[in-house]
Amino acid sequence: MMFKRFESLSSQSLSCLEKRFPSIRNHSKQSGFILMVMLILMLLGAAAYFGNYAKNYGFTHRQHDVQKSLQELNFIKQQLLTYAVFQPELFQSNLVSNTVTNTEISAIPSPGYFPCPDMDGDGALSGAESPCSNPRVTGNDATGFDYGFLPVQFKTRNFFLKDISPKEFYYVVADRFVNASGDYNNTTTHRYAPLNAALTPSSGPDLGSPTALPDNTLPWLQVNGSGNYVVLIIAPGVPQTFPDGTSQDRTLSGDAKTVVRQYLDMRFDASGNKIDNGNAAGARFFYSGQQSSPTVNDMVVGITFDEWKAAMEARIKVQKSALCSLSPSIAHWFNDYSAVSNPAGSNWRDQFIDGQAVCP
Ligand SMILES: [Ca+2]
Ligand SMILES: [Ca+2]
Repeated sequence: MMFKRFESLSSQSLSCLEKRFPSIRNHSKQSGFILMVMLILMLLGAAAYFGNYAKNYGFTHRQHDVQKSLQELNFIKQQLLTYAVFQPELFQSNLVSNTVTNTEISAIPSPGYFPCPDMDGDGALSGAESPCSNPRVTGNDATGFDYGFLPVQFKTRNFFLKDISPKEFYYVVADRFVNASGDYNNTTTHRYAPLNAALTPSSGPDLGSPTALPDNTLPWLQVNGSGNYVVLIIAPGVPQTFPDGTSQDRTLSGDAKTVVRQYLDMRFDASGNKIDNGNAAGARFFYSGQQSSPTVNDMVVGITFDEWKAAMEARIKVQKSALCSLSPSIAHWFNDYSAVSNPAGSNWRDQFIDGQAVCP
C-alpha cells in the first residue's frame, strides 16, 4: 500500500530529494528504501512546519529574522527526526582512521534515539563529554532530560546540519531517548531499552536503580505549559538586558549549562516583575516567544512524542515484511528486549501500528 503511494509521486520530487541529500544517489542498493523513508519524513515535517508557522504567525510581527529562525528550527527538527529514524543505519559502520568496521548486529540500536547535547560548544560530541545521565525522578522537575548546545558535527556521520554553527542553538532531549546514557547501563549498550511506541520498560535497566517508570510514561518536557516533548530545539535570539538590569554576555566562557543565562531568557511580567528563571531555570518547563512573557525572545520548536511515534512507525511499516521474516530468537533491535541475550532489542515486532499488529 505504502509502495503504491510512492509510485504516484512525480519523479520531480525524487530528484529534488536527491539534490537535497546528494549522498543517497551513490548507494543505489539502499536508495529505494531511504528515499521512501525520507519522503515520509518530509511529509510529516511539512505538516509540523505549517502547524508551527500558523501558531506562531500572530506574534512574529512578520520579522524576517524570526521567519528565518523558524525555517532553521524546522530544518533542524527534520534532520533530527531523520537521525533518529536512521539510527540502525548510522550504527552499521563506524569509521575509524579511514577503515570501516562493522558494528555487530546484536549491538545496533533500534530507530528512535537522538544524540546527546554538545556541552563545550565546539559542535562535536567527544567521548569524554558524555553529558547524558539525568534519569527522571518523580516530583523533581529538573530530571528526565539533558540539555546543552545542539551538536552539529558528527565524525562518523556524513550528513547532518552542515550549515548550522556550534552554539547557534540550544538542544533539550528526554533522557530515555538518547543513544548514550551512563544511567541506562544494560550490559554494554548504555541505552534505555526497549524503546518503542508503547514505552513499556518491562525488564532490565529500569528495575532497581534508577527506579522504573510505569509503562506508557510519556516524556514530560513542556512548551508554554503543555505537550509531551521528546526533543526541543531553541533559537536563543539576540542578547538582551532584563528589567532587573541583568545583561546577557555571550563572550563569557563556560559549558552550555554554565552560560545558559547568557542565551536563554528569564520571565518578567509587563510591569517588570520577575516571574521565574524561565528557559534558563534548568527545569522541564520551556517557553517560546513573547506570548509567554515580554522578556522571552527564545523560539522553541519541538518533536512531540506523537510526532516521534509517527516517524518511527512510518519506517517500520515500509520495512516490515523484511523485518518480520527475521527469526524472533536472534539478537536484533526488532526483536524483544532481553538484558542478557538481546540488550539492543526494542520489540517493534510486537507493536501495533494503526491498530494492526506489525507482524500478523
Ligand atoms: Ca563538544
Ligand atoms: Ca534569548
